[in-house]
Amino acid sequence: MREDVQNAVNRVDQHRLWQRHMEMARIGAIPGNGVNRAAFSREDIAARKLLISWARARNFTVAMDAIGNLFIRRAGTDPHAAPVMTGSHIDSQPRGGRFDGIYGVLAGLEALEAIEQAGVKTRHPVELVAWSNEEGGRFPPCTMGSAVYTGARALSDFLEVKDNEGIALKDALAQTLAATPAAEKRELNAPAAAYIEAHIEQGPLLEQEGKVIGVVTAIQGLRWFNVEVFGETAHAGTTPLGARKDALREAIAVINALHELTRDASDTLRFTIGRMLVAPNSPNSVPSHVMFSVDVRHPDPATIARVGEAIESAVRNAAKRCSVKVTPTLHDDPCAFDAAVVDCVERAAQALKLAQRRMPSGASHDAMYMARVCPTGMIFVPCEGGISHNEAENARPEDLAAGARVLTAALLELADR
Ligand code: HGY
Ligand code: MN
Ligand code: MN
Repeated sequence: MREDVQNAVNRVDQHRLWQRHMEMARIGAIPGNGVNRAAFSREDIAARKLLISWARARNFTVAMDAIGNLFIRRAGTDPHAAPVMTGSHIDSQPRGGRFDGIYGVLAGLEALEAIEQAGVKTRHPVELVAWSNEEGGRFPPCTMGSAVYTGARALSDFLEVKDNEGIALKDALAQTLAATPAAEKRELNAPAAAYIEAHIEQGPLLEQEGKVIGVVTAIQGLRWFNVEVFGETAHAGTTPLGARKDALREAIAVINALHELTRDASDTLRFTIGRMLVAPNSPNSVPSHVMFSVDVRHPDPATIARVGEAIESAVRNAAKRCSVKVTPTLHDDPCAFDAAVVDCVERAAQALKLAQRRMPSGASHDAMYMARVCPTGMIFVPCEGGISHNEAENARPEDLAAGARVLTAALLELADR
């Protein structure tokens, strides 16, 4: 490893990295060591301000685009060179953990600081991005900020999306943009030379195999839908069952049909109904409207296409008395990462003598979209028992630091090309 790269890698500070995770975990803290930091919430804004304060302390420049993606840049020697980027997300699931997303943001900041402290000059700027609304828990779909940044989706597609309290994304976004300390304006679709995202694995493989680094090769495909069932509300005491258009009863039949459609003896296909709204949501009124989410995933392009295309007809065939509406909200084919970036990550892990393995990602990440616009890769580190999207999510300080060292070395290699 080049001496200046080794010098930067040696500057990665495990204690500083861990302390910053603990400080971030106090923002939106919930019982059981978890966090609830919904996109464009008060907690999201507080975490953004804290991140910016650390960036400003190093004189890194701060920029933000129209959907609130936050960019923290360390200048390169060539002002015209597109940035080599790293990043992940600040927002969390409602019962999220202290590492999902925020690890990639803090590992990226750690890499920038280590490079700065080592005084390494790079041709390309090195830039950290905190993507807006990666989780999609409050405002579906997920990976929204990177989808808009890369031009895969238009911001206007999402402005009217409402959360469970009926707040529109455009209003929550406006508050977040207004509350974020003066940041330079960044255009959407700005060029990127390369992107590497560090993330906890959110699965058990690395821990089971005693490996520290996952050299991520791909992300499986995913489709999201909103399914609505329209019935008629009526009196629970006086309306015969035979005369009802009970939206919840029909939704249950639809959901059973979808479980049949997605049955997979190999247990490779992932099918989740995680969100359901029932109206009028009263014990003694027959439900007139049900909306529920569908999240289906698979690594094989043909399988995810086949199942994704079959969702709507399965819903329509299962509904007998009520009308239905199926709205696709996310359509991401499986993505394979750039071979040169995957090799670069693997070489960095080998040079640091870290036990590592190549592996695909079951979870989706903003790297899914960045892979469409620039050479992209990811670095995984283990998390305890593979648990994630759960307060019990946990990781070890030494593993987080190891991932940040691999990230530092890989970014420096790419920033000099
Ligand atoms: O849903 C996902 O895969 C990611 O954790 N947002
Ligand atoms: Mn994540
Ligand atoms: Mn997540």
